[in-house]
Amino acid sequence: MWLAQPGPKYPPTKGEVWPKPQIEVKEKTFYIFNPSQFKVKILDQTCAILTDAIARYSYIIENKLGAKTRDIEPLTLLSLSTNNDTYFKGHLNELQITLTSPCEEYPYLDMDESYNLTVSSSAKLISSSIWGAVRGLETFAQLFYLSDDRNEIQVNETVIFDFPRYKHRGLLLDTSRHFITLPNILKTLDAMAINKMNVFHWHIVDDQSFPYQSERFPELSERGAYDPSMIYTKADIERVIEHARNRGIRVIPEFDVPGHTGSWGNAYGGMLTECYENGQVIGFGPMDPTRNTTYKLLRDLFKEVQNLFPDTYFHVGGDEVELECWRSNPKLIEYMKVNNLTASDLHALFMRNVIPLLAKTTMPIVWQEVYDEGVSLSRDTLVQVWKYNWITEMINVLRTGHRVLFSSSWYLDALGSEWKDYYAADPRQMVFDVTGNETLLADIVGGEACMWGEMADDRNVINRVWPRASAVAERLWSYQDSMRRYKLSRAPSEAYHRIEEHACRMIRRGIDAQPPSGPGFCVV
Ligand code: CP6
Repeated sequence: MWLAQPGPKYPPTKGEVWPKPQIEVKEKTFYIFNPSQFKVKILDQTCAILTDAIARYSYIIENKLGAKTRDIEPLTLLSLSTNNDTYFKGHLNELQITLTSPCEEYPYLDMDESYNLTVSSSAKLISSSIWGAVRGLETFAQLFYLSDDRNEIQVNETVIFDFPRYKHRGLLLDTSRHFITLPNILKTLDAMAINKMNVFHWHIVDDQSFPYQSERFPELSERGAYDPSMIYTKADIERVIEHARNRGIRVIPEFDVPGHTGSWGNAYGGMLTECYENGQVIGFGPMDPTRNTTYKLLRDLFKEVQNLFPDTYFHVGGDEVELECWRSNPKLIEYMKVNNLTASDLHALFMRNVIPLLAKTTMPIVWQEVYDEGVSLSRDTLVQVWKYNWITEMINVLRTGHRVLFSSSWYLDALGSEWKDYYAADPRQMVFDVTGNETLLADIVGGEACMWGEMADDRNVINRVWPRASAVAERLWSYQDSMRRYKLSRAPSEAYHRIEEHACRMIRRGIDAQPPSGPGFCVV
């Protein structure tokens, strides 16, 4: 049965923050914002990241809150039903920003993202780190909304204490299966900042294409990119890193080895293993783990990449290695026989050789297979869990003293998955429900929503990712919500309302998000 709903009244919420702050007390009383009467004051430390962020958010508050037209027919019924005058507290005069420590240059895993925000006629944002100040400015901008007659910008009297629950809140973007242009990568970073996500995991190359332009090995992209125009130059990558840094977002490169390396073979065919069937070569498989020149190339390439990307983490992949190919190759069959190794030992051996090629100060991230193969990993290594049986896998990884990144439930390319499915998955909750062990949980440092590129190109990538990745963003930022407290199996209706408003907010800021849950509309 379809029940008629009461007539349109949008947005369903006004000035509700996504992801939800840890502690938020919001009054019905509100202030009116008038750009000509408003000033931002920096009271303590400052730097370019802060002044740039102030400029961005001032522009957003003044211009990105929706249609603001004075000749629109006033919504008389709505304005009659609430007596706004009762709650009107005057004008918002200023925002005072107190940053109590000097700015840091580049965001990192253990950075402080906490902030306190009080909105009154003289609003106050206090943080002891630049990253917290940037998060607080995003929250501040989200509190503003248009009055019912759309003639005024209002903001409620509010007190917020906020900080993230998980410290690694990532988005994986695959730029190999389809090339994604720079404007869309920068837009993705803008959307991540709106959602307080802090890691851009750049799955930059894979089997199908090699768009990373190397200075040391230019043939890799000359022969491995889809097209000479479909590459990322050093300058492109520097722009991505700078755009991300200004928003408190880390950029972690992934060079997935030894599998998923087909495109490397266009320039360096000898690196790859010839796969055999019935005594015939039928194609190329993973990198050949027995060739010294392969490790030399990787050492030099990784060195260049580590110089370009300032993050202390580097993803070396290690997933989905086609062991069957190694088992079919006569030279490797002989090698395994002589050294008494299995194909899975070869995988472990390859990773054992590759991980030390990274600088001592660089920490590896690996897909779960590398842990599963029994490669001994340092305490600093992050193990990214992405397959089925993820609860058991997480528990094993944690019990052996390693740290976890969770992705299994957050595949954005999984057909039919909706934001509420992503929203329901909480890795710490899952591990706690099975083990009852609270001390393990801290080593689940976060997770990543994954946008694999087979079915996402420059046309659809933004709306494939948003607003569904927003569900992951809130799960990773916000503490236990009413869904958990009341043991609900689905997101509470307040989240449905907030994500509607949030999707409209992203659209107004230039992110073409898809409708989160069904019929509705945004006033843009
Ligand atoms: N590419 C790479 C992929 C996937 C992985 N690695 C993948 C596998 C299964 C699914 C989705 C994505 N496309 N390099 C696994 C981490 Cl369902």
